[in-house]
Amino acid sequence: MAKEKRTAEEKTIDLAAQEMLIRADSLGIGTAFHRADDMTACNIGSAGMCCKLCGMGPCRLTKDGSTGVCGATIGTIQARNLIRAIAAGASAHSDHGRDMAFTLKAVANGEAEGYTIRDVARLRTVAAMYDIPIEGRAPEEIANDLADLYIAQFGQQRGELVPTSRAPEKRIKLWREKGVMPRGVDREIVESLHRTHIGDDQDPTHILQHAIRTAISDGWGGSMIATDVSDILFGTPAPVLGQANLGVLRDDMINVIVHGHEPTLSQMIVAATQDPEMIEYAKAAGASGINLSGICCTANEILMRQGIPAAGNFLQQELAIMTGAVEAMIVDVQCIMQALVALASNFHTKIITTSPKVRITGATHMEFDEHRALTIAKEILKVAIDNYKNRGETQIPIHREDLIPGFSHEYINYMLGGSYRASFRPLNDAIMSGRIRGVAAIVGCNNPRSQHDFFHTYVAEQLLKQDVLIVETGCGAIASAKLGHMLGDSLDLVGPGLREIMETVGIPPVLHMGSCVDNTRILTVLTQMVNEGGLGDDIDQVPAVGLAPEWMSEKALSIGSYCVASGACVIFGGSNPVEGMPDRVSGSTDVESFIDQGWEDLYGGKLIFINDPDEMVNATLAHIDKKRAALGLPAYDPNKFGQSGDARMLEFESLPIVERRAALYGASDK
Ligand code: NFS
Repeated sequence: MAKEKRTAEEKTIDLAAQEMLIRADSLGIGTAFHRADDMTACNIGSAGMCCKLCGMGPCRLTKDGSTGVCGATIGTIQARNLIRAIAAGASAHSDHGRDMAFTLKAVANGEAEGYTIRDVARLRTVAAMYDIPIEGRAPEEIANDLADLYIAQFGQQRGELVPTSRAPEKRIKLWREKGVMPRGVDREIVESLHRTHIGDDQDPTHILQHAIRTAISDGWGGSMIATDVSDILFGTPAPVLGQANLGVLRDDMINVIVHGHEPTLSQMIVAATQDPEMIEYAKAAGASGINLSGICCTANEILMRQGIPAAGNFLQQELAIMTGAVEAMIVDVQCIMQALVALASNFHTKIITTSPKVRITGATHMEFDEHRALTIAKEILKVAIDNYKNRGETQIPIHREDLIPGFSHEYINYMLGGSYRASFRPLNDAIMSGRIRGVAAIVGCNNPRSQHDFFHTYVAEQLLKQDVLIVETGCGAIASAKLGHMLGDSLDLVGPGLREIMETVGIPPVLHMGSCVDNTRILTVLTQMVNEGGLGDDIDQVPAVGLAPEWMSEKALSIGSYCVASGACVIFGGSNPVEGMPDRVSGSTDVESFIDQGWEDLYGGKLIFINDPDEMVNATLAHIDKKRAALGLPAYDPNKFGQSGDARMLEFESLPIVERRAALYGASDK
């Protein structure tokens, strides 16, 4: 039976994306949305019950009690598949962190063309956390020591991964006690592969214990290093005005899109686009200038630091090319679809790969090297500009939205307390009083098997109404940005208590905290909330939930698992890689219940998969309320707040003068 095809509206809620999907249909060009419709996902593989780890298989386990040729059970196979995915995700984040650390080393030694240490204060703060001497030393000397320390974390064989010292004290003790304190990033990832080779670790809970250790080495290791070094080299984000969606592309300019993850290249492309020589070159080609934008997490990196517009999130990479207006898409690593090259051949767009790790057959390769960064960035731009003359008919959607990104944990700290008393106290107080019910971090990918952007934005909107403070990263953040949820004037989305805070502090309903590796900023915020006092003495006591409603990448599984290891309840939408299949394997599998209840017993956090958006919201609120009750905080009451501060004043000022006097002095006092 032919599979049902979805309409453009069923595929995405984004109007720009809908327009491009209709264009794709009229041009007879397929996209990930079409391919998802054409290909049914394998239900055995998606439930993690297919083992292809040796040549005796693949073994597809299809009913209760079945085993692979070697005797491996469903639980063992699901655990092996899950840890391998977590290890792959951790490796992607961590290799990004490693490259950043090497770039820091090169900058410290004056060997990286075009880079400087932009945020010396952040460098000093990070170095001081590890007792690297800072007083009386040049930034380059400090950076050199920090780079050495960070590079060493990847190959460290014994002891404890150094950045884990930034976790709450109680959490560190728990990790030691449970035997999951990571030793070195590479060591944990390699051990994940070793343990899952045929004939090795065969106890699902033991395999998953190491999954936790591997994930910690990502969140409190590789990813944290990536965020720290990006901030040191390119500046710690602070609010800036940006725009998002395909409408940021320009008909009269050379459109260059950077897509991928590492900011080393994209930051240099930003610098090159501002070079007068390049602008002249673009004008000589007949364009009015160079218009740079981003896709995926690279978009987030340059959006939150320089306000460079985001053309879209993961599922818009093909749709951007479909406009016919993109001269070059410059890619580095991760989340880059192989389909781009074939798609681009229908237009004039050049796909330019730049990483020594990533080549795509048919793409132009111009390898990036930080030692000649600016020179290479200009060479790449010239290829884009030279391609302008080949542009054919274009169709650029009008849809784009303003946003204010850049809410690093440093900025949240500052904005809540001001320069002289920067502190998380006001946030903790607001949660303790019930003005803010709790915090939700909505992160992660798009997945063409669910309606693009719908889960992210629906869940966010429902939680905002319930006075839940929302922070976002990755493609989820771009989804909210495109709907205008990252602007101060969308306060009508928000419940009364949270609205008071937003009006007083001057923040948008949804706070954009950066790219996916920057989920470490969320770990830092949670730790600071714990250290501030009043919300327990460890992350598992904070009324907070993490959500990845449209996940698809292995990195998302690593993020989810390191958040669990840190004590958070994490809810994923979409497919469940460890599910039971009602028609084949009854109820939850052992692994599914272990990463839920078992992990909660061990670490206070749990990973659950929920497919219905309303159930996701309800589970989030239930968890937040459970944590509030455990802390002895008042139960959330939506009627308690919303009548003070500016909101009260506005309401008061709108009253006729007689009623105002009556409200102030009583009805009899005319
Ligand atoms: Ni995260 Fe960024 Fe997007 Fe998902 Fe891919 S871009 S690292 S993995 S798809 S959020």
